[in-house]
This record gives sequence, C-alpha cells and structure tokens, in this order.
Amino acid sequence: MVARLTLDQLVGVRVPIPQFFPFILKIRFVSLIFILCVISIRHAEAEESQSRPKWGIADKYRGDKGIDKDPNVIFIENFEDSSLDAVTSRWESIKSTEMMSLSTDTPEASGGKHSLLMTHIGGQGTGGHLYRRLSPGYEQLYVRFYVKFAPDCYPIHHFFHVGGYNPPTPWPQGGAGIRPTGHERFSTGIEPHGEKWRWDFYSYWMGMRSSPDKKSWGHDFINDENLKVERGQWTCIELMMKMNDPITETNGEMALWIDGRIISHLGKGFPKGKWIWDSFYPNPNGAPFEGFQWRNDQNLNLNYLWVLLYITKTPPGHISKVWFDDIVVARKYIGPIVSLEGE
Ligand SMILES: [Ca+2]
Repeated sequence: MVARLTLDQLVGVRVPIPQFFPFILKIRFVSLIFILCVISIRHAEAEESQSRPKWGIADKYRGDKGIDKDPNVIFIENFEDSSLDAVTSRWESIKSTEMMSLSTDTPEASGGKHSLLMTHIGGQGTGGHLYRRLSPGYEQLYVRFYVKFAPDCYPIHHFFHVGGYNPPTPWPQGGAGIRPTGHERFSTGIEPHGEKWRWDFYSYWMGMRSSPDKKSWGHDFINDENLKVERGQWTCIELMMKMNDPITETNGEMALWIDGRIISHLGKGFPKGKWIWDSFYPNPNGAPFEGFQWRNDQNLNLNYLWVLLYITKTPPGHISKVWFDDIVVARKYIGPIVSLEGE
C-alpha cells in the first residue's frame, strides 16, 4: 500500500502492480517506473529544446518594437517608412523599383503598418531585389523574415539569399552552375523550389557535388514534399548559417526554422541521409552528413543579404505578388514576432 501510494504521487496515475509481487519487487517496480518517468520527461525536454530554442531575441520586444537596439541585432528592415525611397536608401543595390510598393498588408503579430510588395507582371522583366552588405562580415548569422505569396503567384525561380563574397561587393555576383573555389563566394537561398512549392535550401559552396549536366547547381537538403509553401498567408522564415573554423574543417552549419519550428539543422555528422546528385535526402539509414566547408580563406565570411524575387517563364500579363516584412539579422536566434496583444 505504501508503495502504491508513492507511485500514484510520483506519476499521477494509478499503475496496477501485480498482487503476486513480493514487497521488495514492488519497491523495485516502483523505482523502475519512477526512473522511466524521469527519463521520459528529460527526453521530452530535450526534444522540445531541439524543436525550438527556449527563447529568441524577439521574445523581449513585443511587435519587434525596439528590437533594433538589441546588442545582438545587426540590421533590421521593417519597411515602416513613409516612402519607398526612404526604404531603398538603406540598400546598396536595388533592381526594379517600379515593381515595388509599400503595402498595408502586414503579418498579424507585426507592430508595423507597412510591408514591401513586389508585383511582377508576366512578360515584363524577371523580378527585383534589394541587396546590401553586412559589414564587417560575420562568422555566424541568424536571418529572420516574413513572406507572403499571393494565392495565384506564379512559380519562383530563385528567392531570398544570404552569403558572402571575398572581397565583399555592393552588388550581387553571378556564378550560377559553377562550384566556388572556396576563397571567393558561398551562398544559401531559402527557396520555394519552383512548381513544387516546397521550402528548401539552395546552397553554393566549395564542397558542392556535381549535377547531372556536370555543372554544379544549388544543392537542396530537406526534400520533404509535405513542407509546402502556404500561399495566401504570412510565413516566418529564419535561416542560421555558421562558418567552418578552422578553414580546413567541414564544421560549418546551416539551419532553418519555419514559424518558430525547427525544420532542418545540418552540420558535421548530422543528420544522416543519402545524396542523389545535388540533392541530400535525410534518412536515418543513410550516412552522416559531411558538414560544410564553406571556405578555405579566412577573409570569406557572411557579409551580404539579398532580398530577391527572381521569376521567369510567367505567362504574359500574369500578375504575381509577393510581400516581405520584418527582416532581422542577428548574432543569436531571433524567433517569430510576439504579438503586441497582452502587453
Ligand atoms: Ca513592417
């Protein structure tokens, strides 16, 4: 009876103990249940901490108000100016301002009143961008942004990029289909992957493999057909990139969160998976991921942000709308905006 009471108190549920158990075995049975409970709780806590950091910078600034003053924040763009000219003055390379406008459509939790709307009309150019350097360059960065695609937005060729050039340039460079040598550039796009409308990385670095056409096109790492891009609603994306150090190592990392939920974290030895040409398919029966040697030159680091909408092959006249808002670049995990409500 003593043992059963203790067990009930410990786990909060009544676990029947076989009546034929001698008293000493009952004690051991209770102890075993207790230990299993502790292990289970700790395992759940570990999973929780993996699925979402306990807090992000945004948790301290409801509606992102004042987040630009945080010592770990490097740059923000919330499009809260009265004119587009005031916005573009913060960027070094701007492509196609004629397709950009300030919109009153903002993420629900946002403390602001404006977002950036890019409106692409089929047959008129290939989209637009805002690009700038992040000086003096960083060894690790978190980049969070909100995006919304119109329900009838046409498939997108390439999207939001973060990376580095050596030396840094005030404009984005080329290099499509070419494997970097390791001293001059690397990049990762967070992309809706064309007609598939699924989120994935799209990375260029010196350790790339080849594609079937013997070139090296951006590599993807998630390959989850269920990770759909939900058009018609705001989505919070956060990318983390960490440089390899020393430069001879493959201990660089990369991670993606969507709406505060960890989707992918890649580094030396994790996760397990299988390569097929330029695509990595996570698979517990595969080999440990080799990690990222983003660079072989210490002067190459994370030093640019490229808000890109590159859209091609759209039927003439078809209108594709994409909104951006609440971009934050920081040294630590940022997380989704915490609503002003309840303040
Ligand atoms: Ca805003």
